[in-house]
This record gives sequence, C-alpha cells and structure tokens, in this order.
Amino acid sequence: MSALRYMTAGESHGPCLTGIIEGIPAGLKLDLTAINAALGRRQKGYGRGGRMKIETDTAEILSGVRFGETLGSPITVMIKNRDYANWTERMAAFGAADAAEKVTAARPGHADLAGALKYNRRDVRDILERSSARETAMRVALGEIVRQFLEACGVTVSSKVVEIGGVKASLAANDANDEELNCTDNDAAQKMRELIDTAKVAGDTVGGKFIVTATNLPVGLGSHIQYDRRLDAKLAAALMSIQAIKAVEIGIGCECARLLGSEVHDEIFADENGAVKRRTNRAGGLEGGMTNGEPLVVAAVMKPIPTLMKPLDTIDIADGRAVSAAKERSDVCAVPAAGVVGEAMTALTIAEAMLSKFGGDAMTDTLAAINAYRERVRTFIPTDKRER
Ligand code: EPS
Repeated sequence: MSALRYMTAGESHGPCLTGIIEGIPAGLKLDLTAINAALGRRQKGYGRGGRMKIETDTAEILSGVRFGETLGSPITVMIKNRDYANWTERMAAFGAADAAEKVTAARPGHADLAGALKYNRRDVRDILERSSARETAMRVALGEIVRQFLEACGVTVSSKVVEIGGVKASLAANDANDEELNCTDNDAAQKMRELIDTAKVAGDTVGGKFIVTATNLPVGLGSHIQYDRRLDAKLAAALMSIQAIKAVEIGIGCECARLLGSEVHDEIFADENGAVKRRTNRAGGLEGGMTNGEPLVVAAVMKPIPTLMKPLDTIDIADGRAVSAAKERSDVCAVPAAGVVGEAMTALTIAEAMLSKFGGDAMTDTLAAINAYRERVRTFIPTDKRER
C-alpha cells in the first residue's frame, strides 16, 4: 500500500471540491494561510478566464488537524465553489433534469465524447463537470500540505514557465519574476502576453511548458529494482495526470535524442572536502529511477485548452448532425496555473517516496530517520583513505 494516499471529489460547478489525504505524519505544524496562498497562486496567471473572477479559493480543514498540528489521521480538505450559487438547479444532486439545458456538441480535445460513450451519458455536462481542471484546485491544496511536510525535511519545490505558444524564456535571465506568467525573462514574458492577447482576439488558445525543481532531496528516493518503484516513472505519471499535459521531460529530456553520450551524462567528482559532486545536471537529479542528490528538474508540456470561442467542427451526440463544438466560458492560457499544479503533483510524488523510505507515524521519527540516513550517505566515501 502506498505510504501516502489521496483522492479528490467534486464537480466544477457543484457545491464544493473535497480531498482526503492520508499518510502525513502526526506533529506537522500546518499553516492554513500558506495553503490559501498556494490556491491563490493557481488562480492567477495571464490568460485566465472569467471564472477566476468569481472564485476566491479557500481551504477548510474538516479532519486530521487539531490546534494547527496534524494528528496522523486522514486530513479532509474542502474548497467551496462560489459559482455554485449560479448553478444550484442545473447541478442539483436531486430534482428535475429538465432544469438544465443539455450540452450535446462534444468538444474536440476534451473528455466529452469518449466520456459520454463510456459512461452512457446523453448530456456531456455529466462528463465535463469532472474532467474540468477545476479539480486541480484540490490537488494544489493537498500538495501544499505535503509541501509543508517537505519543507520540514529541508526540501523545496518550485516552478517556472519556460515556454508559451512557441515563445521560449531563458532560465538564465534573472529579471524580477513576472508573477502573472511566473517567468523571470521579461522580454519573453512581454511576447507571451502579446501572444495570449492575439489568441484571445482570435477566439483561440495557447499552450506551453513549465519546469518544476525540487532541491535538497535525499539520494535514493525511488528504486532501480522494480519498474513500479522507479521515481521517474511515478513523476511522469503524476505530471501527465494533470489535465491537458501531453509530454513530460526529465532533465534535458527530449534533447537526449540529439546528443552524444558524452554530452548527456553528468561527470562525477569529489571536491577538496570529499563531497561527491556533478559537473552538470542534465539527468535532472534522477539516475536509475532514483534521486542522485542533484536538484530534481522535470518539465511538462500543456496543450492549448480545447474549449475554443472559435469552435471546431464536431457532431451533436443526440443525432449525429455536424455542428460547431460547445462554447463554454474558458481560459485562453492556463500554463502558469498548470505550473502550480505541477509543483503540487511533484511534491505529492516525492513526499510519498520519502514516507515509504523513512516511515511516517510521527514527524520526530520521520525526521530522525531522514537525518541519520543523510549522515550515512554524507560519510559513505572514506576520503581519509585517499592519497593526497
Ligand atoms: C475549465 C473551464 C473554466 C475554467 C476552469 C476549467 O471554467 P468555467 O466553465 O466555470 O468557466 O475556469 O478552471 C477552473 C474553474 C479552475 O478553478 O481552474 C474547463 O473546462 O476545464
């Protein structure tokens, strides 16, 4: 059984989102303000649509926490959907279905058609309400709880947007962070804004790419010994599970297809104090399915959101007629928000790996195990035997 389990529930225009996370050790001090700040960060972003003006996502903790500390029991989180006030009849758990106009024009690129066929639903709303990326608000809340656990273990997780609609940002550029785009290359950010504006006018959407970085991870999270213990595989699955993500890269990722071995692998050396180091980090901190002590660097590519104001051709599932796809209010670009979700999914994945390696009933025990292990690894190479 997984050392850290979580599940989310809730429809986009239903009363609320709910999440349960189990496996956080007892005795972790939780900061609710930071959870709400993470939710706020996900709501921002240049290119977000009208819905984000309605919502001010705030988390309520319904179980597993007492006087600001975790109890080791399942933590339940609830986020209300403010927009539900406008949907009470159309999204009623009971009551008459004729209160709602059916959505029948399946949108290409969405879960609409496959979902309607699979679940035998005649109203695409029964599918789109749950496939909506609204659900990621809960992942961010759960991810922030886990990030606070990781912080106590000395691990940090952050993200940056590196590309939108073909405009690439230089990671070397060290300008003040453009918070709406989460990008520190201001020239690129300006071009990204222009591109998003143009797409909006054209009734179109744009995708992009973000990277997530985690630092100070212990060596050896994950394992080479079995396919389902490999941390790179788990990270890829976690990031790929975010709505609209079409590709995941670890380290230099796709560039490996074009480079020689000598240009890809990271040479190892011991510094004058005997500390083991790498000259580069093209592997993105993962070798053999395990963390190798370098920063973890993963990237994810998001496709343009498939709800277009200039709709594509589709069919009406009621009668097969050729029609234009349903137009729902939507975002033009949600790559900065997806980056925040990427942080959450990365945090959830590495926290699970930490807890399965170090155990997790009480924070004191978990931290003692991590510190003892870090010390063993630090002194592994007996540098006193080295000829100087
Ligand atoms: C989404 C459509 C839009 C987005 C939504 C995801 O919602 P609505 O249909 O209410 O305008 O705003 O994103 C969120 C609500 C959110 O919290 O991120 C979709 O179809 O996936």
